[in-house]
Amino acid sequence: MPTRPLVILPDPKLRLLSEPIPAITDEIRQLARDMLDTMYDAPGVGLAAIQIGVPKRIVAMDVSKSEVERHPMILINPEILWASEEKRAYEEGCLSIPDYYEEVERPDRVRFRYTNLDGQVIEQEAEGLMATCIQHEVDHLNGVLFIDYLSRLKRDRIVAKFRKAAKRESVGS
Ligand code: K1U
Ligand code: ZN
Repeated sequence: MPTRPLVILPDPKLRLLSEPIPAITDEIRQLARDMLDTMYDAPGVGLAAIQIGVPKRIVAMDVSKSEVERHPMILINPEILWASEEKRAYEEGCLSIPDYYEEVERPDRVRFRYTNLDGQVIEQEAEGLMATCIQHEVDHLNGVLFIDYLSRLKRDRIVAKFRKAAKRESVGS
């Protein structure tokens, strides 16, 4: 089970714009496997490649929340095609900002397109947690974090807290 280390706030990699994937190679298939293993191990319901330091437009997702019946998805070059006017607030977390959760309001339903590992282009509609998760993950591909939707005060506080923790860790090691 090859897991990879997570990139944690305030690492500047999290602000990179990830590059489209032009072809599904063995390297991409291995990356997808490592992303799923890392996501399940964390545990999380989603993971963008940049969260393990790879600036490519690929996302792992499983919103089934069941360890018995897993529904792993790999989304290559995902795009949001449409978002509903109706919004929904969901308490979001982020594997790159451990142990911090805040409510974020986003469109309740989205239509999105992606390529799967077999090279098929899929269009799908999502609502609820899946809609929230796909928006959170596409944001990661564009260097956007869920804390960007919070007040400047809350965002600055959480960034400062993680900056301090990173400094302590670099001094301690
Ligand atoms: O991209 C990430 O950082 C993963 C993140 C995705 C996400 C969670 C909640 C709302 C939107 C997007 C997570 O998976 S955080 C962990 C989490 O939510 C969770 C962990 C275990 C079981 C169920 C949920
Ligand atoms: Zn995240």
